[in-house]
Amino acid sequence: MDMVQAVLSGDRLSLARLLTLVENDMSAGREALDGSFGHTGRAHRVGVTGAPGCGKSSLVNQMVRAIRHPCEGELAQRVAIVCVDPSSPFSGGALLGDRIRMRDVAGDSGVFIRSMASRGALGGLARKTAAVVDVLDAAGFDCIVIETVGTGQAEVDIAHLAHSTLVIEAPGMGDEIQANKAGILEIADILVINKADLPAADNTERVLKEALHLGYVSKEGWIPPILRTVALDGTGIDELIGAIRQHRQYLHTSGGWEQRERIRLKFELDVLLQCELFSRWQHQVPEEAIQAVNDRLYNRQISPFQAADELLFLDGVIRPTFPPSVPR
Ligand SMILES: Nc1nc2c(ncn2[C@@H]2O[C@H](COP(=O)(O)OP(=O)(O)OP(=O)(O)O)[C@@H](O)[C@H]2O)c(=O)[nH]1
Ligand SMILES: [Mg+2]
Repeated sequence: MDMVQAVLSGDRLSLARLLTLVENDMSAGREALDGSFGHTGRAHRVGVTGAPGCGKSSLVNQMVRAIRHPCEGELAQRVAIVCVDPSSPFSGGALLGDRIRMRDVAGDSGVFIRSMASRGALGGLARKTAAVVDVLDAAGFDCIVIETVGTGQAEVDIAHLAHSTLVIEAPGMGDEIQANKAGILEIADILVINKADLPAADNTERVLKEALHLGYVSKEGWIPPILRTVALDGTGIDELIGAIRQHRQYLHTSGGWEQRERIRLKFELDVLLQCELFSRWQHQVPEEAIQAVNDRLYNRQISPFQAADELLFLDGVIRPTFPPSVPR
């Protein structure tokens, strides 16, 4: 049985191997991705983002536990967790810390945990995460949770990969600043105040409500609920799972699902094209030529626009897309 077949039939070892090939940009991984892409599009992709230490992993552990042990009459879904840490150089399998925090679900055959690390540019991480999630989707996981540390652009990029994005806040971590952080409220479909056992949670809720009421309305007309959780004991987790299901349902009835799928796939393609075009161009232009242009830029003989213009001409293929800054 080839690798794609093994992955589609649920073989975990083949899945882990394929993910490593995909992460390392091996051609076998690429081929397997090509061969399995037709099987993607079913999974509910849930993004979880928030500041370091706000309790994302603890919360995901509780969420997954609840999904795996649903109320009577509901089916237990298969869940994959992708932990994306832009600051960590380690990758493959699960990080030790996440293994510990997610120990409740780590031994469950319906759960698959994968950690991804930066290794290279941020664009590269978004591209690889997209590919890893696609493989997990093809492998038949009903729900794929993507956990990212909220450190800026990374979580906005990762939010593009999700249908539903949870933004996690914890009390007392500079509430005002967090709530105003550029982009964070715009990407939130559900706002979660974790560590609601701490007394400062009331203040966090007040700040978030104020920020939300300052004119935020989602594109599809969904108003993000603000939920309280305590990941330590599972308080509020059922309500959170309920809100995630509701958002999924909402996307299906409002047409938002198709819209997000289109945006997501276009984003995936754009990132890929950016990486691919840059790398092709780089391979065609001699290193010395790049160095020479950089020197002239450094000496203020040319502007950055002129430098880019010159460099784009050097490969003899790509034409500049912007007018040169000095008329020829
Ligand atoms: N009091 C309290 N502590 C919590 C709660 N949830 C998590 N913690 C603690 O907060 C710390 C960080 O939790 P993690 O789950 O590792 O947080 P994280 O956001 O995944 O952290 P990074 O991945 O490092 O960004 C741990 O010591 C948890 O035990 C909560 O609801 N209440
Ligand atoms: Mg974590």
